Amino acid sequence: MESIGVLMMCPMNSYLEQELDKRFKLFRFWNFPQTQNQQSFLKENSNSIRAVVGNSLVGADTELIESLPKLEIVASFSVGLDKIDLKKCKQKGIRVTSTPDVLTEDVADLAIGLILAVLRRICECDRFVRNGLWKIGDFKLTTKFTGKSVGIIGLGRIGTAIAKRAEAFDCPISYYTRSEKKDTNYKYYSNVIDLASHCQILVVACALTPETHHIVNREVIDALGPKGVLINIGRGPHVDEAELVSALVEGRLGGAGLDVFENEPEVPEELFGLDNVVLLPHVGSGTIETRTAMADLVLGNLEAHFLNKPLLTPVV
Ligand code: 8YV
Repeated sequence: MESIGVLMMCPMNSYLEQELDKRFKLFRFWNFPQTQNQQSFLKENSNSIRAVVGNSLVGADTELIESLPKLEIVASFSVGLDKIDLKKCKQKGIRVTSTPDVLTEDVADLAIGLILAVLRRICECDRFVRNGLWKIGDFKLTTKFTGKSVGIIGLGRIGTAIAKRAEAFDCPISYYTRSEKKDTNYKYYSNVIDLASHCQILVVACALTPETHHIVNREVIDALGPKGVLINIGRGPHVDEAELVSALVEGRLGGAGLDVFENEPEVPEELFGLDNVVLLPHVGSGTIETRTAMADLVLGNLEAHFLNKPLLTPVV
């Protein structure tokens, strides 16, 4: 397989990079940061590239797919597929794989971590101790998590894992999905505004599609209200970030725990001064164990494809 060209779009995992380098002819796209360099690189090598490895930041858009005539497979180091032109892949018979299941627990764990961090002000408490303020007085009282009502947008693998964890905190669970799920007793709302007005903590856990872009807009934020908390472990563009920022600044929303942003790695600076907000650098799946399992899935899918075996986690 050493002669098969694999294009890795950006640095994502050093173990994956090493293994790809060992097994295939690896091209690192980030070595060509300028559009002009990228174009000449593609012109020179497009005929030898048969696979693309992308992630949540850089995938395979229409332009890239069009410029790689020998492309057979896009193996994404992510469960989210919003950076891949799936329609184009289908049209051209290009296979697509993702990394589901292996990251579900980590992302759900982090969602609960964010809820606790926001309600119990864990990060603010830490800053309080480090800044020597404990000697001056006690930390203010915070908000209890156990028993709070949790609304979840998207009840797929990750949403369900979050619900299961929140159930252990005695939280009543409700959810929004396009159509009601038959196999659950959680309360269903057929629109997000209703969900937001009936829960205290709203968690975004759905896939990013044109339909779910800005699914959390001003109306949803206002329905959640000044005591409500928004948790986003999905994708930044699920939330109208400008609306979120103004709601938080104006005190129209109680707090937010955010692992994802509209323009990563850019984070609105207005949020930096707010103690009711916890900001994470998109680390939902970011444990050694999970990222290794994700890398093994990418490698396994590529090997299966080039050995004409069934893909491990096919999407298309
Ligand atoms: C990763 C993700 O952040 O799976 C996803 O959709 O967003 C993440 O697991 C990412 O692809 C890391 O490179």
